[in-house]
Amino acid sequence: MAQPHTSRFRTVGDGSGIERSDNFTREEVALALRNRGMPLEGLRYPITPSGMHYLLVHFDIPRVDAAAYRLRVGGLVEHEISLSLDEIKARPAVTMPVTMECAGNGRALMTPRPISQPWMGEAIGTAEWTGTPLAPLLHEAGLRPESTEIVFTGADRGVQDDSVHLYQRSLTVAEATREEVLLAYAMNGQPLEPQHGFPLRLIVPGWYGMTNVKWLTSIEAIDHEFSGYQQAEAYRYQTESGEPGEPVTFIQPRALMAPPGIPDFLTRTRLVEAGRVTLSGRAWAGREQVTRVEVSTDGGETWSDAALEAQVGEFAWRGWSFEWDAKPGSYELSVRASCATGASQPDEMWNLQGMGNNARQRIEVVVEERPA
Ligand SMILES: Nc1nc2c(c(=O)[nH]1)N[C@H]1C(S)=C(S)[C@@H](COP(=O)(O)O)O[C@H]1N2
Ligand SMILES: [Mo]
Repeated sequence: MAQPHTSRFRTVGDGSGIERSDNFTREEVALALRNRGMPLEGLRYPITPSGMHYLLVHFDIPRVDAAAYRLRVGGLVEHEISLSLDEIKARPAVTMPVTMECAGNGRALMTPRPISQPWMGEAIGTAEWTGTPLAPLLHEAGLRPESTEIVFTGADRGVQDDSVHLYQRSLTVAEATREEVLLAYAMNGQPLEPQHGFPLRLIVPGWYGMTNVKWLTSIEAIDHEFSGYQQAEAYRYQTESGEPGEPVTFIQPRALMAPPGIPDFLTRTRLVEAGRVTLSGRAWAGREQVTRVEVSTDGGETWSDAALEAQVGEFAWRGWSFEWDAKPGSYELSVRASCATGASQPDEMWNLQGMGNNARQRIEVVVEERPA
């Protein structure tokens, strides 16, 4: 008879009965195959290589013909504007590192788990975006005094909760005309890849990912609260289905650690050699500055301050590091960030769609003496 499998790690699918406590649905797995996360070792790079940046596409990736492409600026404006891609690229250009995070990051770790793209914390990345500032274009179009919001429309269409719609989001005029808001056509010095919004996307630094409308085709000034699905139904902080909830807006503070040592293939538990170990990662807080990062090596019982590097940009993450004297044993490492407003990261949190979930990261580590 086969001996029970023993391991220094928690086991999964070892022949004694596959552990199925999470019961991910086929639909969640299919979404996860389309939408990648940033492998957390990507935290080692100040600017995320494009192929490692997370990706979230609600519907299909539209194929847009660059030669025929026009961006329309209309609605409550004095003069409608229509621009080709070359005309947009001929306008003043800005390049800016921006940390982008999906509002649903971490939702798959919650109990109960909202059924959607099953992020566990890796819906993050920092790219250098190149584009032209939006505000001067809106001023050229001449916003009429009654305009209160700007609606951004993507070329992608689909169905969510039985609502058939183009992907659309709005911003107030005050938010849309902030100087850091860009119409971006390049990511890390290259034209946008199809999945990241080719040929043009909106970049709104500090806001959660859904704000950064990809495959942008139209910008429209309106005089009322925009009620499109992705604004009024999705991206709300709700605890009960049906309640309107508060809109999801800015990125909340979060720190992540690049997992130390080496991973177990299946469980991703880390194997670390005893001795001095430098733990490191990055932390961000949307529009706010991260002022403190703390590390715990005992499952959140006690916390110590990490050393902070400079921010990569005004709207980009900063590196942190912590020297750990690792002794043999099993550990749960954790890290948390706080920002200038005093906001920090909770141990656990829950809301209906798993929005803005910045519960602290936990990493299982086994420390062993270096083999003789
Ligand atoms: N047109 C359009 N824009 C979109 C989306 C989309 O599905 N369609 N997804 C949004 C969401 S939810 C996120 S988190 C970011 C992801 O951007 P990325 O895939 O370039 O990382 O794009 C946003 N912009
Ligand atoms: Mo997202």
